[in-house]
Amino acid sequence: MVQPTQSSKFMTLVRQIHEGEQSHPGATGEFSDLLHGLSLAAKLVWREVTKAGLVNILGKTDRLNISGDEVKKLDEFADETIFKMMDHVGHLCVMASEENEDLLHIPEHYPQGRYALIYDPLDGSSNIDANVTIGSIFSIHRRVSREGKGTMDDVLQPGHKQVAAGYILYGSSMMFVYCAGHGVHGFTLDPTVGEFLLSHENIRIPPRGSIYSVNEGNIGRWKPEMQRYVQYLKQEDKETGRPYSSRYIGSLVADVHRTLLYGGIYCYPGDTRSPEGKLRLMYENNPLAYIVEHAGGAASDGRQRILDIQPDSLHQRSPLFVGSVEEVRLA
Ligand code: FDP
Repeated sequence: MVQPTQSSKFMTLVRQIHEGEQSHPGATGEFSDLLHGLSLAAKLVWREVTKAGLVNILGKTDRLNISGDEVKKLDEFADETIFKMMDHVGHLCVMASEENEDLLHIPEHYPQGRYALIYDPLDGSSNIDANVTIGSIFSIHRRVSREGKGTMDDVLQPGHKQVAAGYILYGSSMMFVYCAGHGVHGFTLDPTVGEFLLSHENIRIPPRGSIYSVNEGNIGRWKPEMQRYVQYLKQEDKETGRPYSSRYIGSLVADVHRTLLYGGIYCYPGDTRSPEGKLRLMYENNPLAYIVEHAGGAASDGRQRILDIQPDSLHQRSPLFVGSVEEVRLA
């Protein structure tokens, strides 16, 4: 028999966002709508991802995206799905997607809202054919322009101004991890009922870790100090817990998710070929830095906090060192 005092374990994503909003006087429910829209888009993407081996969707299209990467059909599907799911909600004034060179404006027949959405529709897409975990990443800013169509200023804001950020993992299960300023929460999709259920409440990253994650194939192009750092992590030393273990999936969202849960560090440094590294500040580094910082970790470009970088272009890159506080400090 159900006891009236028994706490409910069935905390769905929508319920948690809703309850969070209710605890803030004056909340308008816009956030619930935005996150709900994103979670719905993610379910549609997940449906295609799980079908990827079955239907002829794995072929590459014959063009490159704005960052020069090969675009696969699933990237396009995810890109369009997120846009179409979010364009009419009425709370956004503009969007920006990693797959598109310019801002994505809200069609004129829909109302313009108070927020700007920045997203990477399918991160780690070079792993699709190998059935490796991939993901979508999002970042939400409050608009700074007063009214009408959103502008570049609404999007080009430093990461510390994000009002929410998160990612969706398409892996052995599907997860929705987000933070709207009050803790980082992870929800796992129960496919039998189609609902995201709270599985990881208030995630905290361990202050130290013993895993490092970096594409070591690039070592010859790194600066000597970066080479020395990784050599140091590999040396034997009982007191400091070295050598660290090496783990690199090559799918940023999956590598950062593991780092968030187990601790350690993920690095994508600059090198002689790409001085600012490979990762994009607005679509990847800012939202992931926001999540990790809110879970008690840190994120730096090697010179300054990621969230303090003032962006000057939509697709700019930055080096990334993200993870446990102590590990990022050491790096
Ligand atoms: P992908 O090109 O497969 O989309 O920034 C994109 C990204 O993957 C990240 O998800 C991933 O961590 C990184 O590139 C991998 O880059 P390297 O192959 O240079 O290691």
